[in-house]
Amino acid sequence: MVARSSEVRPSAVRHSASPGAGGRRRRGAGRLAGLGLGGVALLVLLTGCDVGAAFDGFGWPQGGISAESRRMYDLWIASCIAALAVGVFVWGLIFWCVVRYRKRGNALPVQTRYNMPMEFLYTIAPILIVSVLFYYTAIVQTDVDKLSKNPDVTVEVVAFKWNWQFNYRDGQGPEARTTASTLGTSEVIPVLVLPTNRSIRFEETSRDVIHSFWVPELLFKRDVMPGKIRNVFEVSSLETEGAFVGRCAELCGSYHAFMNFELRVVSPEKYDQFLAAKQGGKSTQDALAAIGEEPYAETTKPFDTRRTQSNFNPDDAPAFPGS
Ligand SMILES: [Cu+2]
Repeated sequence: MVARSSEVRPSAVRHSASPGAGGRRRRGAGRLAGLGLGGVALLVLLTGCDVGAAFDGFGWPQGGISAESRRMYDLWIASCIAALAVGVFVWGLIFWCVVRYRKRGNALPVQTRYNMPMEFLYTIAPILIVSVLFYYTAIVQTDVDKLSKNPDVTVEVVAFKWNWQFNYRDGQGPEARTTASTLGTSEVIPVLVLPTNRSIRFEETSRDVIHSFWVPELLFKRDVMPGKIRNVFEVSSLETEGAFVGRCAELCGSYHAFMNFELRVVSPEKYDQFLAAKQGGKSTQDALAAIGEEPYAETTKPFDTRRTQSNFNPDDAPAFPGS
């Protein structure tokens, strides 16, 4: 479609007068098609290998250990590839236009204002792209937030300034009973022992202020609220055994940064033995040793808060002169 005649005429005249204009236009279109094909080929090549690993996860943490973390990671990688594809296409168009329509004289190039198909395309295309991204984001988010009726394991996460307590429960909700418990202290990092291949529900509550339960390898964190609120989430399965550091991700006071714990993922058999040992009266450290696990946290250690050293008014402060 062509714009107003007064704007179009000079270039139209120039093009029609030039014997090579049609050929140049065809070559330009050919280059554009080549660029598009090259982009598609590059994408196919990239998706053939582990794109996330090749590009360091496009900034997203790698090494997720739950089924949910893999889905979130895949969504991020697919979104980055889509954004890059759009970016490469737009950058290509910009460079092509810069070269193809560089100034060669005083004649105006072809004016494309009021080109309805073009305007329709660049209105509809972004809406389509955002809709597709929204669709997949909603699917993954719903999946990650999904709660099952009867999870295999329920653990109550109790946060307080500045440590954690983990209660193994015999059911869901505040009415369920605690069958075993692990309490963190200033000297011992609390170790939360959980099994692979079982669905796990985390029920969070705080005794004082807002904290946030965060294990980086779950690629997930959720605020721990005080009062009657129980923040609940689930992982359908943990897929990797090992020790993973956990942190508080909500600024909760002076020693917030010291509020670490450890998630220890073991086989279901070892988990059952651990729980039986705890219910038999063993300490968390003894129960861990009984199943052949390192009794103390391996990924973090208790911090020296230097609480008295940094106190401006220590008990043994010298008296004011003359007092
Ligand atoms: Cu905290």
